[in-house]
Amino acid sequence: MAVDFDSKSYLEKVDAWWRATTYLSGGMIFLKDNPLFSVTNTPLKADDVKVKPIGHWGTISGQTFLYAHANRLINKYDLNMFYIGGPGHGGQVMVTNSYLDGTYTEDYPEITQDLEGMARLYKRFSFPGGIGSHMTAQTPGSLHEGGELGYSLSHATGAVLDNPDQIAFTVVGDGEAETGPAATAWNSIKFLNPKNDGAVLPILDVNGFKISNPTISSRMSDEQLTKFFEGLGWSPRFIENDDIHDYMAYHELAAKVLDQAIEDIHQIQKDARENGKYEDGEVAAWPVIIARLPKGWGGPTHNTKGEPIEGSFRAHQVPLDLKQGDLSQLGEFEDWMNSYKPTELFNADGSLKDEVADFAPKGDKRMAANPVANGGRAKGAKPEMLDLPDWKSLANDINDSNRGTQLPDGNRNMDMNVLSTFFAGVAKKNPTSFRVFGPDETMSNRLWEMFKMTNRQWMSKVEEPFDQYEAPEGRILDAQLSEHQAEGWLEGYTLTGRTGVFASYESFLRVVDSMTTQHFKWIRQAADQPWRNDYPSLNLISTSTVFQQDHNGYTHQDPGMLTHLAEKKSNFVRQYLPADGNTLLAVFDRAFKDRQKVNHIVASKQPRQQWFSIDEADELANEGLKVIDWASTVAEGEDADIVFASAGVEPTIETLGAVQLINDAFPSVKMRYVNVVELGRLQKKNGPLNDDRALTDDKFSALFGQSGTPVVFGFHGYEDLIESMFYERQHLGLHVHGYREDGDITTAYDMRVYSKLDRFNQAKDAVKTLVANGAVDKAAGEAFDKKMDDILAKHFKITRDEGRDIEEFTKWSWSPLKK
Ligand SMILES: Cc1ncc(C[n+]2csc(CCOP(=O)(O)OP(=O)(O)O)c2C)c(N)n1
Repeated sequence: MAVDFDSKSYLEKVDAWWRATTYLSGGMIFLKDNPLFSVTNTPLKADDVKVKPIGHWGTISGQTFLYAHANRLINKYDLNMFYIGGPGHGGQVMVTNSYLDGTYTEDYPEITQDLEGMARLYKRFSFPGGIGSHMTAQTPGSLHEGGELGYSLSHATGAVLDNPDQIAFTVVGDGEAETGPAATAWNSIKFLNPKNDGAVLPILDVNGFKISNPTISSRMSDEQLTKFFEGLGWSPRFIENDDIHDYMAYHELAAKVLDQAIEDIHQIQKDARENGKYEDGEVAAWPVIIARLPKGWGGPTHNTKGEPIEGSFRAHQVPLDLKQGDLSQLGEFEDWMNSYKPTELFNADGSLKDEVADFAPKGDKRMAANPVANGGRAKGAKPEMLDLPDWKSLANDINDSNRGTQLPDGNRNMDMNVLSTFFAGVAKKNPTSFRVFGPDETMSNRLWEMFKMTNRQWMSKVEEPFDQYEAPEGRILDAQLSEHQAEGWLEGYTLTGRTGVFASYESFLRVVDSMTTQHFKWIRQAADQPWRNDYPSLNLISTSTVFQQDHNGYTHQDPGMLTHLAEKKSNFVRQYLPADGNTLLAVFDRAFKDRQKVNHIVASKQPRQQWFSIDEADELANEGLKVIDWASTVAEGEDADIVFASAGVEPTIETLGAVQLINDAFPSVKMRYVNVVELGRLQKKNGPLNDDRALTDDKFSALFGQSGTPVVFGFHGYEDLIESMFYERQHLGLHVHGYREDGDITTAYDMRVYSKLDRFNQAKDAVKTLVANGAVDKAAGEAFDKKMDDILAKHFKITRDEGRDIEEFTKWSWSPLKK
C-alpha cells in the first residue's frame, strides 16, 4: 500500500523519530549508563550519572526536529540529501540519528543497537577518550564540524557544486548567521548553477539565542526577514507557531513548508535543465526556510530560581544542575526524559520499536550514510584521481646558457602564469572535478591561461563589454570578494572528493587562517576513523607576496601563514616555496596527487629569473630540497666554509646574488648552496604525527654542516620559523634573512633592502662569519664590507631621489661561478 507521507499517522511517525533522537540527545549529556531507565524499570542511581556532564542542549531539539523532517522528505521524494549542522555543537543530533538509523553501528561495531551499545554511546559522548560534543569527523554523515561557527552555507555550496542531484539540507544557527562568513555566504546562490550544480536548502534556525544573548534575527519581524532574504534573491518561508507545545501543529506546517521547498527546488532544476532557464542573468529564487523553533524546546522549563530555561539563552549548554555528586534535580531530569514517552519508542533490550525504526530512510539514502559526506564515494571505494597533463611538456627549457636570466617571452618569467598553463590543462581533462577559487584575484594573480578555456561562474547579468569572462558556467569561482567564501567553497568541494585551488594574496590568506586550522583538525581526526575515506588535499596558493607590492604597501605584507601552518601537526601539512616556474609546476603535480593534506604553496606572479631545469625542479619538488651544484664550490662530502640556503622566489634570487658576490671576491671560499622548497623537511618537532617528512639528523648536517657551520639563509617568511627549526636541530650558526616586518610603497628592490634580505646585506653577514672562522682575511673582509655599504648607500639615494632601482640589481643576471 502506498504510504501517505502527509497523513496524520505518518507525521506521528516523524514525531516518534524526533522524540527518540531527542531523548537520546538529552540523556547522553547526563548519563553514562542505564540509558532507558524507565523502559527497563531500573531506577537511576548516582553511578549512572556523569561526574561532570558537559555538552549542549539548546540547539538540539530544533535540529532533531529538522533532521526528522529531512528524513520524511527523503522518503517522500526519494532524495539524495545530506545534513549540515551549522551549530555543530549539537553533535548529538547527528550521533543519535546515525545510531538509530544503523549507520553508527556499521561504522563503530562496538556501539551495538541494544542496551549495552546505547550505554557505551552515552558514556563516550563528550567524555575523556570518547567523542566530541560537536559534529566532528568522528560523526557519521558529517562533513562540517561547526565548531568554529560560520561556514555551513559555504561548505554546503562547495559540496553541491558539480553534484547536480545532491541537496544539502543546511541548518544555519541564528547566532552563526551573525558571523561575517555566514552573512556573506547567502550570496552563494549568485554562483550556483541549477543546471550542473546541486541545491542547498538552508534553514535558518531562529531559536532566538546565542550563548547568553538574544540573536539579532530573533528580534526581526517576519516582514523584515522576508525583505532581507528577498533582497538577497531568496524565496523565504517560515515555520513558526504561537503555542510552542503544540507539536503536531509544527509537524503539519513543517511538512507543508518543506514539501513546497523541495518541489520548488525541483522546478528550478527542471527549468534550468530542460527549458534553458537561468542562462540570461536571472538568478533562481531558491527557497530558504526560517524556522522559529525555541531554544531548549521541550526541555526543562525553569531553573531552581524560577528563571526560564526553555526558550531562553539558559538552555544553551547543560540545562539542569544534575551531576553524580548532586542528584537533587534527578526528578526534573526523569520527568523531562519521560516526557518523550520512551516506552512507546524503545524495547526493553534497547532496540527501537519496529514501527519507529521503519521510518528511517534505507541504505545510502540515510543522511549519515550518504557517500557525499565520506569523500564523495562509497566506503572503501578507490578515489577518482585527477587526470593530470604532463607538467614537463609545459615547463621552461632551462640550461647553462639561460639559467638565472629572464626568458625572452615575458609571460614565461611569471611563475603563476606558467602554472596557469597546467591548471588550464587540468580543467580541460577534468571538466567536472576541478575548480579554481578566489576573491576576485584570478586575473590579478595571473592565472591567465585559465581564461582562454573557461569563464568565471556568475549567475547574475553579464554586461559586456563592461564585464569580462563572466558566464553561468565556468571552472573559476572568484567573482565574490570574500576569502571566507573561497575557502569555504573549496573545503566543501574537497571534502566531497573533488580537487580545487584557492589562490589568494598572501597577506589576506590570513583572513581565513583559522578556517585552515579547522580543516587541518578535520583531516587529522578523519584519518583516525577507519570507516572514513580519504580526501584530496586542500590546495592554497599565497601569491602577490611580501617582497613586491608595487602600488600596494606595508598592509599587503604578511607571510605569516607559513608560521601559522608550520605550527600544526606536520604530517598533514605541506608548505612549498618553489623558486621558479618549473619548480612550481612540479610542486603542483605532486600536490594534486597527494592526499589528505593542507598544501600551502607560496608562488610569485612577478617577472623573475628562472633557475631550474626540469630534472632539478622534479627533484626539488619531490625531495623537497637539494644541493645545487652549479651554485656550490665545495665538493660533495667535503666540509664547506659556509652554507647558503634559500626558500622562496626573491630569497633565492638574493641568496644566489650573495653567492656570486662572495665567489667574485673570494673564489677560494668553499660554499654550498641548498635550495629549499618543502619547508617541513627542515623541522624536527616534538610529538606524534610530526615526522613523516623530517630529514634525518645525518642528512640535515650533510646539507647544512655540523653545528657552528655558518649558514646564511634567505627566507620568504618571518625569521623565527627558520630559527626554531635550526634550534630543534641544535644547529648554531644560522644567519637568517627573512621578512623583518618593514616595508612601504617603494621599488621592488627596496622592499628587499627594508628587511635586509638583499644580496648585499646577506653577503656582509656571510663575510663577517668567514672572517671569524678564518676563511677570509680580516682586511679583505673589511674592504668588502665597505663596498657593500657603498652600494647600499647608492641604492638608498637613487630610490629616494629617482624612484628607481640601481643597475647592480636591474642589470644583474647569473653567471657561472669560479671554481
Ligand atoms: C566563530 C565562533 N565564535 C564563537 C563561538 C562560541 N560559540 C559557541 S556556540 C555560540 C552560540 C551559537 O548560537 P547559534 O548559532 O544560534 O547556535 P544555537 O543557538 O543553535 O546553539 C557561540 C558564540 C564559536 N563556536 N565560533
